[in-house]
Parts: sequence; C-alpha cells; structure tokens
Amino acid sequence: MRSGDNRLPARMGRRRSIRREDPAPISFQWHVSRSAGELPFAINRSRPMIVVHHLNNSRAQRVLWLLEELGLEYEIVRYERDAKTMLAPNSLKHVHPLGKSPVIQDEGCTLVETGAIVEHLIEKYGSQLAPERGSELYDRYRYWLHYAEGSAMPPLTLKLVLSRLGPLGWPARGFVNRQLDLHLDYLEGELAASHWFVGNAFSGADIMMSFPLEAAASRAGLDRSRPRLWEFLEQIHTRPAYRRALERGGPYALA
Ligand SMILES: N[C@@H](CCC(=O)N[C@@H](CS)C(=O)NCC(=O)O)C(=O)O
Repeated sequence: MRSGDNRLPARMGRRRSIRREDPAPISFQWHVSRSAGELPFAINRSRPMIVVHHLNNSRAQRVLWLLEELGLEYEIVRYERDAKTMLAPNSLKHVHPLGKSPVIQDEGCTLVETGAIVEHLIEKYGSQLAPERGSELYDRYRYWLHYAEGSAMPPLTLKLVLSRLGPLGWPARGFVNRQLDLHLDYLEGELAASHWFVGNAFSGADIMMSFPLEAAASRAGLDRSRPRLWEFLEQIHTRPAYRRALERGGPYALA
C-alpha cells in the first residue's frame, strides 16, 4: 500500500490487515463516541468492525488473542517498531497522543490500555471469560487485570532499560532482580491454589498475565524452576486461539 494512502486493501477472507506507515493525520479522539461513519478509515459496512492498532512484538498480541478467544471479527492496522530505538512510529500518535499500542476502535470509541481494553471487550462480548460480577472471584479477576500492567510490568521494563544502559545500569541491577524474584515467587505461589489465575476457569486475567510472564521468561530468568508458571506458559501457548492470534499478529519474539 502506498505511503499516505488510507484506502482499505481488498478484502481477504473474513479478515483484513492494513499496514499504516505514514497515514494522513487524523484528529485525536479517545473515549469519545462517534458513529461508525466517522472512523478514520474508509470503512463501508453495515456493522462496524473492531480495529486493532498493533505494534509488532508488543503487548498488543494479547488483544488479538482475546479477540480470537471470543471469536470476534477484527482488522489490524500494523505499525513497525524502529529497529534502533524500538519505539513505535509517529503515525501511532495520530490515533492516540501517547503513540503506544495496543489501541482499539470499537463502534466509534477509541480505547487504550490493555487492561481497560480487555475489560471492555469481555464486558461487551464475552462474559464467559470473567467470573460473575460482585463475586469474590470477580475481585480476584479485577486484581490480576490491574496487577499485570501496574505491578508486574514496571520491574520488567526497568530490567530492559537497564540492560541497554551497559555499566551505567549496573548499580540498579540487584534491586531490580530482587523485585523480579519477589514477584515471580509470589506468582508461583498463587498458582498453587488454582489452575488459572482466577480459580479453575480460564479468564481474561490469564490473558493479561501472559505478557509479563512471557517477558519474564525472555529476560528475567523465569524457567522450569518455577514449574507452575512454566506450565502456565506452556498451556497458553497450545491454545488454538493463541496460535491463531500469532498467525494474525505476525512475528512475536516472546511466544
Ligand atoms: N500499560 C500500557 C503500555 C503500552 C505500551 O507501553 N506499549 C508498548 C508496546 S509493548 C509501546 O507501544 N511501545 C512503543 C513506544 O513506546 O513507542 C498498556 O498496557 O497498554
């Protein structure tokens, strides 16, 4: 597709994929209701489709996985990280000012933050992936939705940043590694009581927790010595919806 060309490509099967490298600027609109006709793409259909703004090798993979678990139709607008800085291209800032992925557009609303996106999609389309509202299990479910990005990801991100600083990062390595061990030991213990993070039923919480655990396996020493976490990763990687999401999302180094 030509740079700056906003036309949709020809429909392929039931799914579409758009590469958006340098789109014409669109106005920032988030958490604002719009009619489907006002979506930033020339989408002409009776029922609006969910659009996922997907950065390669990123947290956005979880959103694709959830959509596959729910059997929803969606289209992907792809963004490639800068090979040197690993940052998203500026064009993602046309969708939301932070320029981070994932972002979804659903019936005229633009949503950001993986946890909020997961909560939204499950509430609207897939209550089978959450415990009953008001139950004790629901509190646990909501806890993991927040914990994944709020508590587990910060030390993992720090670890990544420190690894790029070379000797400058050495003084902080001990602190970060101890924090990571603290979290991983805690999580290993949590899975002693139940098969999944929220009791014995697979839920959106497991999808949220997948990314920190995959990141921990890739850069924080998570291995078979924490057998329950390891088994969790092995199990999610065999789910058909997870595999389909990988096919749709393209290369994902953490799987
Ligand atoms: N807590 C946010 C984090 C979003 C985030 O940092 N996304 C990364 C992808 S893993 C990103 O877009 N990085 C590219 C950049 O910062 O330019 C969420 O879960 O959505």
